[in-house]
Amino acid sequence: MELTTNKNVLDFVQKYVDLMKPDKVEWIDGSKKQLNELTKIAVSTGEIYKCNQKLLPGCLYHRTAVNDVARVEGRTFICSREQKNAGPTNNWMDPKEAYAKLDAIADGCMKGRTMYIIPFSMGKIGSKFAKYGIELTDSIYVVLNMAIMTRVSAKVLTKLGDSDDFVRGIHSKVKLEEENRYICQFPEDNTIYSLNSGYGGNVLLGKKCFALRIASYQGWKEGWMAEHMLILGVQKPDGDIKYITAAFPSACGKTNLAMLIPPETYTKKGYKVFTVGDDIAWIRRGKGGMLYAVNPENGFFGVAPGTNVKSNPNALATTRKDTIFTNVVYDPKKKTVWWEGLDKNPPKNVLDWKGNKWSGGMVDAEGKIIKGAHPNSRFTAPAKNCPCLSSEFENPKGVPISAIIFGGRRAKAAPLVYEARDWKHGVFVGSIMASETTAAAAGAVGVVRHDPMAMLPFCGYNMADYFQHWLDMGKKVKNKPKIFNVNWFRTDDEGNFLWPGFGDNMRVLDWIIRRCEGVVDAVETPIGYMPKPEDINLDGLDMSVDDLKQILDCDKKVWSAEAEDIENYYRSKFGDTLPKELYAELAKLKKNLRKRA
Ligand code: OXD
Ligand code: MN
Repeated sequence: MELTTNKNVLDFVQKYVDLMKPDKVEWIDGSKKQLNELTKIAVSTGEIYKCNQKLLPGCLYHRTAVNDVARVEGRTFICSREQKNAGPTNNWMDPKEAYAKLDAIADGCMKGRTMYIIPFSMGKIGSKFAKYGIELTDSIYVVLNMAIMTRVSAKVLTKLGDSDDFVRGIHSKVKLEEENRYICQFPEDNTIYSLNSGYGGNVLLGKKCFALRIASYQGWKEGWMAEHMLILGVQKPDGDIKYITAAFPSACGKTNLAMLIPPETYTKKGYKVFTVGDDIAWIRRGKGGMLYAVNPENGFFGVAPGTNVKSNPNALATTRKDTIFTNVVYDPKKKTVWWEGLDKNPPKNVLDWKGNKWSGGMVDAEGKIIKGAHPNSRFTAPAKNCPCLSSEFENPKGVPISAIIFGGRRAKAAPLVYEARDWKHGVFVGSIMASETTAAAAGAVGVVRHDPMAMLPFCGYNMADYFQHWLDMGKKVKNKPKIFNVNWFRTDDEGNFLWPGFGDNMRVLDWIIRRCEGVVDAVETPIGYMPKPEDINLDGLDMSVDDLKQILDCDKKVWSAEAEDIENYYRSKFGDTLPKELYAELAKLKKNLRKRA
């Protein structure tokens, strides 16, 4: 039954029913009953497996096609009317050409299938931050994931009324053909096409496609920001909570930082960390001249490998019920799941992420361990399961931000932490972010690439305009957050990590908060303010101040080379379109490095 009389919605649905020609159409109202019925169907066709309902109540397991395990940046396009609006960092396709190509692929693609119509909200329904979408899909897996990751409800349609203000998401698995896989965003039309994929980041259209690519464009036009950032709150012993957002590229530990458990030296004193979001922040100006952030999602789509009781007990606890596991190891007898790094007891005689027989410790012809779970295997878990979920998670006004952190995965160069001198310098620091690539996107892993503000794959418009938007937002905000850069991933010459990371990152957050409060000094260096080593609390850690000094450094030779690289990047990618303020910041960096040589 149709859930609305909104003509814009009905016309949109009809257009794609005519094109994709499904046998059946089903409106999704988000009710438990409906989702249970769909689960039954997906179990009966083998699309989904039910996990052991005693050990993992409400949990499901799914495997994607083996050629479809990550985001595909090479096949992701921003189809703005003019190429210059997609900018130099995005793939662009002319919208007319794109619609023709995509419609030809989609023609008749749902014959013999059901089209599911999913009304969803990013952000709390009815709040100022909320934006609505409708995703059409032929995948029950997508319906069930969307019902965790977003607010799927008939209420979305009620709130929408007769309005045309919704994002149109068109997804079909088609035939899962790699050569015809397209993830296309049309920012000026509020439209997304995703064809020939079944991998979360490509097909849960509320996430990367809408909440980042389309929303970043909307934010630029409407005066707010959509960022690839976690949001966390640190409660101090006096009860005051400071909120921090942090942008790291995919699979660089955003979920771990968002759900951090502080070391004993902090918990003893009464410090607590609360999670507001682990991947996306929508940020607007609000009361007291501050910036406020909400997490527009309703769940976590986290990387499974490496998640365990030590590294992230909160994430693990979050996945113990009502969770969908994708591309991890599955034990068909016990109906349980496993992944590398979960524990030291890999199961035997089970199925790996490809569905092949697998036992822990298995090696290939060259004696190399064969992994059971794909490195980008995932869990989709409801936010409300998270033991440390912030009580402000549903606050329609968001949380006030004291600090913004940028960070990447850098074996060398970037120190543990430094602070930008001011907002403009902070925008520069974000713009020069670089990080080693991970398994979250198809392609080589471990290659350092420029990834400004961790938004390289997600900015829905010209990155030079995006930098200008950041600079402009700073001009409008009286009580701006302070901006920092962190790097948990420095290694010694043997490749060993020099910083313990995980819960111990609290020690860095502590310094950041004290800087925001103006109660601790810093050392001025050519790249920004750095902590005095004695101001980082090392209590309970097997690390000396001298060890710490190694990662609180600013090696002028290394940074001079870095400055050259930034200059090349700026000039070759952006040329004259880059905001002048950023060239001025680069000139300042170079001067500082010369002055202090
Ligand atoms: C994610 C990603 O899934 O960034 O969050 O790839
Ligand atoms: Mn992400």
